[in-house]
Amino acid sequence: MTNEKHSFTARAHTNIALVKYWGKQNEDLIIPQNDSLSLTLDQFYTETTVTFDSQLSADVVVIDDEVAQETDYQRVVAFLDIIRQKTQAPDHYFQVISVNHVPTAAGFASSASAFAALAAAASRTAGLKLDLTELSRLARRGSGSASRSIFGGFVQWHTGQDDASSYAEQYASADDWDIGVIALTLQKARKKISSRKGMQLSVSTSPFYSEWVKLAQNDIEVVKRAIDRNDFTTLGKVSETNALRMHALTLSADPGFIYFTGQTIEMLNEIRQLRDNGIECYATIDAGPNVKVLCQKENANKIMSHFNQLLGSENVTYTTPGSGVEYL
Ligand code: 2P0
Repeated sequence: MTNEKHSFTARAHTNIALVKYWGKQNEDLIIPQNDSLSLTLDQFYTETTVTFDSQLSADVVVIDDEVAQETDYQRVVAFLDIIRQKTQAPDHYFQVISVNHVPTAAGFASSASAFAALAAAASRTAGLKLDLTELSRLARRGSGSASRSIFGGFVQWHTGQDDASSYAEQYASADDWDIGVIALTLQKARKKISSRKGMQLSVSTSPFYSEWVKLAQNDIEVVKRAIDRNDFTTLGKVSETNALRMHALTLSADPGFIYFTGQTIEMLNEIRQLRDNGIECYATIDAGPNVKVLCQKENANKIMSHFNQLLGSENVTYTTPGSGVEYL
């Protein structure tokens, strides 16, 4: 038997949701409860090489130079199983080598860039020729937010009602925007309650959940009009409100849980103080304690030096809008 071996490498960037995804209507297919809208980020990305090797008898997964264990390994294998189903090649195994260029200190989730890069590299290696919509649907099966990392700029993930209709697409390029995101690292440890568990608990027990879905759907429309008008103020205000409402779902769950630390609240107050002093900036916070500051480039240096003094420059990271997935 001849040894067959070939590979593809893809790069995908992380994204930050301005209108958040926080809950699924279908856990298996990862169909969300509401549309979400994000900005893809340039400085943080994942590069993944997937090799098909006919001599392999199991998948091999290496993440950041370490062989993946248990949960991480199972999650990648489950994703490769979806591809094996599509290609009807159940005995094809792959080597996955993934490198995150997401400074752990920045506190950005890497599952979005990780599954977007994996979807792109693995599908090509397996011989699937997917368009960007199909790639977004595939990435979604790995991690919901990964569906958005297929595209650059401002990206909307459409809820849909089944596998075919739940995908992301670019809403607008961010080329005309002088927008940036400053990541404030307050804590580096992995969170105790994963996004996946936190969402489930919020959907099933928060009495405010149905209201959230309605409000988030409305936020989508308001943010899209703000993008159309290049209106940073509306974009920032709605993003901050949306993030706080998402966290209200954790506080109101049963049992309630909190991703914030005391320092998270302090940073929210700092951002309000900066605004009161005429330096426009807004907060958004994902499923963890770390705060991201939305700002315009003209104010970025002032805001950075303010937080450098409070947190140390090693805990303050700046990024600009990024592009969609690409093959290297
Ligand atoms: C988002 N987050 O829209 C929201 C805001 C965190 C807070 O998407 O279960 O890792 O793999 O679909 O995508 C993080 O959740 O969850 C997330 P799964 P994912 O960015």
